[in-house]
This record gives sequence, C-alpha cells and structure tokens, in this order.
Amino acid sequence: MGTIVIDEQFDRCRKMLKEDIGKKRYLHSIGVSDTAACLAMRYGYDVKNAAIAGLLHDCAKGLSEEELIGTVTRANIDISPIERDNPELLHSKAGSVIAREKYGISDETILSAIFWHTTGKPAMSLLEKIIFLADYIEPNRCNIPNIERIRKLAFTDIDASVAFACENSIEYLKRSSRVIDRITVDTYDYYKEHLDETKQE
Ligand code: DGI
Ligand code: FE
Ligand code: FE
Repeated sequence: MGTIVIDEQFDRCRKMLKEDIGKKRYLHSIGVSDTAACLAMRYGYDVKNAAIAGLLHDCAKGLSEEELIGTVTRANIDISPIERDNPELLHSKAGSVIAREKYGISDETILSAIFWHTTGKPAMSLLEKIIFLADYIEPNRCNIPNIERIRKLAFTDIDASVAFACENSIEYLKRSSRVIDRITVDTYDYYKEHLDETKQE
C-alpha cells in the first residue's frame, strides 16, 4: 500500500509513529489512515484531518499497562472498573493525550475520534464513525466474519456499517469470554436500528 504524504505535519507524525509502535501496528495505522481518507472523500469530510486521525489512532499502543494508566490519570480522565481490569482498553484514551502532547495535535475533533475509536459511543460525530470503521475495515484486517459486507456498507450506509461492526465485536468478545464494556453495548444499541433496516432489505 502506498504511503500518502499529505503535508509536512503528516510526514513528521508518520516518522515519529514508526519509531513509537511496531512494524505491524505501523502498517495497520497507514491502512487506517488511507481508509479514513477514502471515507472522508465519500462523505465530504476534511480528508487531511481524517488521514491524520487514522494515522495516530493507535499511537499509544506501544505503552505498557502502567504507562497507559499513568497517562490517562495524569490527564484527569476517569478510569472505569472494566478499564482498570483491562488496561489495553485505555490505549484509545491515552492515545488522545499522546497525540496532543507528543504529536502536537490540537484539533479536538481529531482527538475525540482517537479517544473513542475502541468502544465507539452513541451518536458519534462523522469523524468518530470514520475512524471507528476505518480501524475495522482497513485492508490489512483479515479473518473478520462478514468483512466484505461491512466494507461495502461503510461506503453506502455508514450507520449500518457501524452497527454491523459492533455486533461482530460483541460476538467476538463473548466467544473469547472477555468482559464487555458498557459503552461497547451502548454503541451497538444506538446503531442497531440501522442494522434492522438493512436486514429487512
Ligand atoms: O487497537 P486495535 O487492535 O487496532 O483495535 P481496537 O482499538 O478496536 O482494540 C481492539 C481490542 O480492544 C480487542 O482486543 C478487543 C478490545 N475491546 C474492544 N471492546 C472491548 C474490548 N475488550 C473488552 N474487554 N471489552 C470491550 O468492550
Ligand atoms: Fe486501537
Ligand atoms: Fe487500530
């Protein structure tokens, strides 16, 4: 996959990110960035902001559990009991802090899309949906049931695609006996009416 070079800020962030996270995670981030840019084109959103949010969404993935908890605590972000038991969930919230402090991102819409990318949330902004989905459907993702349908829906009915992705994630978490965060379920409940509409087609 080609690495798009949008401007100096993007290229600077890309080089820093390459040092901060492993190769596989870096390639995933490039995939999310490219996919987010495509979705932004489709839905008339700012392409550069989508690309940089996608690039940096997992920028805290290299942090240890202690560092994740420390970063979030330092920024006065509440930690739920589930997050305390599963600190990897905090890489999205810690990511928004690192994106601001280390990567120099000040745009709150970008920071919020990074913050919510793991669980999603009800009534997401367009950029939050774009990053949530791009993370799920980027080209390096494989072994996801119904991925082709979710990919197609992302470009035709973004809310139904979000619902489908949530449904899949919840099924996956149940199968692997993981605790499901309340917000993951709330996100699904909020978007699933769109899924029902699609199922009836
Ligand atoms: O960081 P990525 O791997 O690209 O993707 P992500 O940010 O969606 O994180 C995926 C991980 O988060 C995966 O291991 C499942 C986990 N996850 C997502 N929602 C929940 C969850 N884990 C638990 N325990 N509960 C959740 O509700
Ligand atoms: Fe992530
Ligand atoms: Fe990701």
